[in-house]
Amino acid sequence: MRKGMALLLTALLLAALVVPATAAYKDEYKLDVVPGPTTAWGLGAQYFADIVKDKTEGRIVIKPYFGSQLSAGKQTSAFLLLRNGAIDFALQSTINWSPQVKELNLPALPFFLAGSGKDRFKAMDAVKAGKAGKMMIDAVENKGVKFLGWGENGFRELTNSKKPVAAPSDMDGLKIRVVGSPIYIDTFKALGANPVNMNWAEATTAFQQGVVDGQENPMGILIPSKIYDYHKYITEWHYVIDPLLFAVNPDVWKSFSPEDQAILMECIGLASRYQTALARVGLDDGSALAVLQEMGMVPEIVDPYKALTEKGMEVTFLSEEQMAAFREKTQPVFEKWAKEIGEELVKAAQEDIASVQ
Ligand code: X2X
Repeated sequence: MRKGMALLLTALLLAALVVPATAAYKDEYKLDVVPGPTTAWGLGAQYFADIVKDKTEGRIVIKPYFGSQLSAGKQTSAFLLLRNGAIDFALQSTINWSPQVKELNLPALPFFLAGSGKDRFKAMDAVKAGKAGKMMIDAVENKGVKFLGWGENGFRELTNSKKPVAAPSDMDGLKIRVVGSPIYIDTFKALGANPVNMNWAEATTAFQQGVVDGQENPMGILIPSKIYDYHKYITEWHYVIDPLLFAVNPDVWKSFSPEDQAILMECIGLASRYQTALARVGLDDGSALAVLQEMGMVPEIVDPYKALTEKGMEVTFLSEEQMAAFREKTQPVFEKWAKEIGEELVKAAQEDIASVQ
């Protein structure tokens, strides 16, 4: 009997030694990023990782994996890997998650969020902070991923190697690389182009080899990717925007102490501000540059169009009438996808935008 008690006590003591009171943290948390480390997106991810390590005094070490390494190049499969825990954190795009979360197609509705002139960023901010943003966040969380904060890839501009594009007819037959997301295929078909699905991981080689004639991406991606080496023409049409989402696997999130969760949220606030400013610098009313100056983190290039022109690109800026021609051509896509996304969400976004115009 005594011997039994002693054995039991020893067993209990041993158990107490090997099972700590709180779950142990991982040595490294994997953060999924689609493009390379020098893009606005990549720099934002690295900054987040750096400040988390610093502010948690090394308790939480996040490592960004660039170039969709964590999903073997398949950027539209990454949401499922984050949900099931193969990926811990992500700074990811609404486009890449839209196959799983249909509400995230909202910013891809053609010519929806781009108002005129420089106010288009206000429209985006209003949606992020407003009812529509909340509905998108809820949709992500209902699908099993914890949202932490917004970032931004940016308004997506069209580049190609063939000719200046100023009217839908200029796009006739142009082979355009797009992400594997159905709304993009619909939009480019409606414009008379020939869209081709391709992961970003393979895109540069395709530009180099002339497998496609063009593509669409924001400045924060285009300049670091040296798009000017492959494409001579760029059209500033702001036809869609791509907000980014900082997110985490819910079980990983729960494993952190409340103190560390608070530090992580503080870091998200800083990283979101920095990353969004990097994506917008030189494209907005000057607010982005002011943020970067205040943070002491001004990048080398603060005037993207000047930089592209210096590299030999020819920029086509569209007038209101020219924009209207593109808008008209894509109206059926807007109507089809508004139903798909949910009329209620589209209406909420319209109200959010109206509140700042
Ligand atoms: O693939 C793209 O075009 C990119 C890098 O912008 C996204 O991941 C949405």
